[in-house]
Amino acid sequence: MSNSIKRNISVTGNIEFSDLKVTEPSNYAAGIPGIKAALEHVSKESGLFRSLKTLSKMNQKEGFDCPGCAWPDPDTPSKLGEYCENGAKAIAEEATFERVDSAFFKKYSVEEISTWTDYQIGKSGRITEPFVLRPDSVHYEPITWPDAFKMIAEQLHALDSPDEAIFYTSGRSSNEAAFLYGLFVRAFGTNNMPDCSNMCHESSGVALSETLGIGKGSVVLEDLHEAEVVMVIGQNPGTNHPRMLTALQKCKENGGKIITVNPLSESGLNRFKNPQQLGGILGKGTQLTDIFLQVKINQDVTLLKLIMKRLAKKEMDGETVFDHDFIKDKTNGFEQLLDDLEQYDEGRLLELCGVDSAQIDLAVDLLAKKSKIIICWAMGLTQHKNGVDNIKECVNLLLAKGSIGKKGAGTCPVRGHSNVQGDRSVGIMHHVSEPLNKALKNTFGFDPPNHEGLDTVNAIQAMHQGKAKVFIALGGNFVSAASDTVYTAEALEHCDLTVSVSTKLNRTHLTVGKTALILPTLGRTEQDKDRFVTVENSMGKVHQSRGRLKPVSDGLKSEPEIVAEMANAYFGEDSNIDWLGLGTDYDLIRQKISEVLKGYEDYSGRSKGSGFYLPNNAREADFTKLPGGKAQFSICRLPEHELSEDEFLLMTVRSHDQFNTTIYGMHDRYRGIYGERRVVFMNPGDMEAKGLQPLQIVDLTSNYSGKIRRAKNFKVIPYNIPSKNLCAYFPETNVLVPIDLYADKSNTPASKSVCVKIEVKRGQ
Ligand SMILES: Nc1nc2c(c(=O)[nH]1)N[C@H]1C(S)=C(S)[C@@H](COP(=O)(O)OP(=O)(O)OC[C@H]3O[C@@H](n4cnc5c(=O)[nH]c(N)nc54)[C@H](O)[C@@H]3O)O[C@H]1N2
Ligand SMILES: Nc1nc2c(c(=O)[nH]1)N[C@H]1C(S)=C(S)[C@@H](COP(=O)(O)OP(=O)(O)OC[C@H]3O[C@@H](n4cnc5c(=O)[nH]c(N)nc54)[C@H](O)[C@@H]3O)O[C@H]1N2
Ligand SMILES: [Mo]
Repeated sequence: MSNSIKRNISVTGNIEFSDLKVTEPSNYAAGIPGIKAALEHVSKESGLFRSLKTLSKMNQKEGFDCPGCAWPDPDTPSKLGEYCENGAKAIAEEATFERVDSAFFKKYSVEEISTWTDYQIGKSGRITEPFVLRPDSVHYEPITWPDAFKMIAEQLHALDSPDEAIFYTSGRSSNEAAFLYGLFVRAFGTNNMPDCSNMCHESSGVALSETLGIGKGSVVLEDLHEAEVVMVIGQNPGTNHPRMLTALQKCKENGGKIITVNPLSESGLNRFKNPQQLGGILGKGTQLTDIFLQVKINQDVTLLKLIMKRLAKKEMDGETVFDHDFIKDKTNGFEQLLDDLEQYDEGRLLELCGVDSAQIDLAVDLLAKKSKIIICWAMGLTQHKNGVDNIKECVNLLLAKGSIGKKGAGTCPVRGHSNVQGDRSVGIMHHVSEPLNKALKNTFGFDPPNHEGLDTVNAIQAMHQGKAKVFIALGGNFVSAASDTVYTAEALEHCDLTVSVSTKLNRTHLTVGKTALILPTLGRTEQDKDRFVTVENSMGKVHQSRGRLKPVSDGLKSEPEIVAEMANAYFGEDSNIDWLGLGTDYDLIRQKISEVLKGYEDYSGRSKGSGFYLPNNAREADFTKLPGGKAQFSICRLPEHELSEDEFLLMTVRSHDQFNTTIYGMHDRYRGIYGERRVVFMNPGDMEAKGLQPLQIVDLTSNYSGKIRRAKNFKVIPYNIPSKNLCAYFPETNVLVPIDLYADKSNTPASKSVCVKIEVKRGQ
């Protein structure tokens, strides 16, 4: 084997500033600027005609599922097309004309590419054939598919234990690819299956399983239309789930009210000009939020306790606000919750959460009278040290109101990646599931491993310590998505082999093991012979997705094919599973899924049309599997943040022009930021106290266990954000999040509450 060299890789890329323009934040979402931005992206990247043709097939019954977010499609999709501005950008990004081919890698070394920004790396284009980076080289070179699979098989065979390999999954993979991958990994002998969910809704899964007996939400799309009150907490749907605004609009039309809880007044939740209605495009649009509770970062539990205390006070005063029949028949622990609430001083809670008392009263008066209540949430609740408790406190409020398991009411964790929920449902997880293991044994005749695997944080630590040596990723951009970028890059660089199954180039292809492989795959929009795949949306509905565009290259394989060939190369003749057969005929995979998992009967048939719902006990208010057969109230503690005078709490969020680590563009239109991502939003009073001027250049530093981490070069933007709170974009700020700062129980990196200081650059 050739000697291994130390490559000189930058983990942050270029941090120079580009051209920043700042305006007032927008006071509405979508409308004409949304349509304009969508068309600009698609025509620039992939040609207007090709893209419009693609868009018209998106989220239609015979079309493909949007590769963006997991928001569900209505049963009767709009004839105008069921997509949004950011879905259009997702398509443009995948259907781009640019190519990463052998000429590209001959020209650019990994060292050089690593100095580019994430935006530039992503814009290099689609990967056209398999590539290998050999231990003595800084240039990727082509490799044949059979040689690539042989290399993987040899490295896996060379390990002392299957637990020395890590198999990551991002949430774009289809149910078919994910099931096959989970099958291979378990047959190989490990549960080391970290996935993007570990960084995303894991806190929701843990909290909901413990309280309601299912790690998913309980509502369907129509419930949102019928709800009397929708609370949107820690979520920015205008940017990240734009089609949710249509559902909120319907809710308003039916007389519903919306309460928004957020440190920022996000324009998507203010006024919505629906781009699929003429009145929406030209008129003044719909006011969405009725009551805005501007909470300080990570003080949601505090605010919810205050709300419940004031509701309890109304009960004491003789008003009936809680659903006593539901509480008695269906729940455990309500008395303890009330007792616990008593110990908190109202004034203290009010001070901590920072919300205007009169606004809270408006919310309390509304909640007191209504019972069809839905709570929607996303990363603003999950990515904190107490992420699990944040969600349990939401469940407390819903249970007290009897707002679970009835129409127009329930839990709505709004999922991220378009199939992240489906991947979990078909077996991507690091925990042991005994029923799944038993069913796999019955169907496939092997004993799946029955010890816990590693999640994202633990996998990074294992690689860093040399305990894991092979890293395989089915999609995603591990190094940029995970916390502690420098540490995570080192972890990957300690590996013998890193493998990425990818559509586009990203930083994880640069911070690699001694040897690295890139295996290029078909995107969601592309024809996969005459086959279709299936996905599950945020509300537990499974349906098919069929790509329509000609693949960008003949050198691509589908994800199920890649997994099947990897498994076949590893097991050779030694397997009684027909890997290649499964990788060729997805109906066979679906048959196996329906043998192994409940709820997937007649899978291929039922996934056609608008699809089918998976069983959901919370939706039926059936809690028989929980202790005492009841849903559980929880006692949650207040979060603790002792900030010194010069410390701030930073939340790391998405701009309007990105999909996680994929940077579509340099603007954040709704927040009034154009042409630059290295910005930090700050309270004007805090700026004054620190003597900071608008656009002044600063570094952000964090100090955990004595280790100083630094994110260089940010321009300060005065913004309507609570005092002592800051906001900046990820992945640029992931260098600040220490690997061991994560949520209790779910291990989700606490990237929405990072304690940081601001350092003024010398000479400024
Ligand atoms: N276009 C686009 N769509 C996407 C994505 C994308 O990057 N781009 N990503 C997808 C994925 S994987 C996911 S998980 C989702 C993410 O969807 P979101 O969770 O909406 O994404 P974030 O930008 O992280 O926004 C978090 C929101 O929570 C607020 N927030 C932060 N901290 C707190 C807090 O302590 N309390 C409260 N109440 N609010 C807080 C922020 O101000 C912000 O409005 O979107 C999915 N859809
Ligand atoms: N600081 C901070 N960090 C965060 C977050 C945050 O809010 N703040 N959010 C977290 C969340 S919610 C998530 S979900 C993670 C996201 O973590 P990941 O899912 O790992 O990251 P993505 O950026 O979505 O992955 C993008 C890459 O996926 C590949 N890709 C795209 N489409 C396909 C496909 O169809 N098949 C295959 N095989 N590959 C494809 C492309 O190569 C692209 O470069 O990041 C997390 N990290
Ligand atoms: Mo996510």
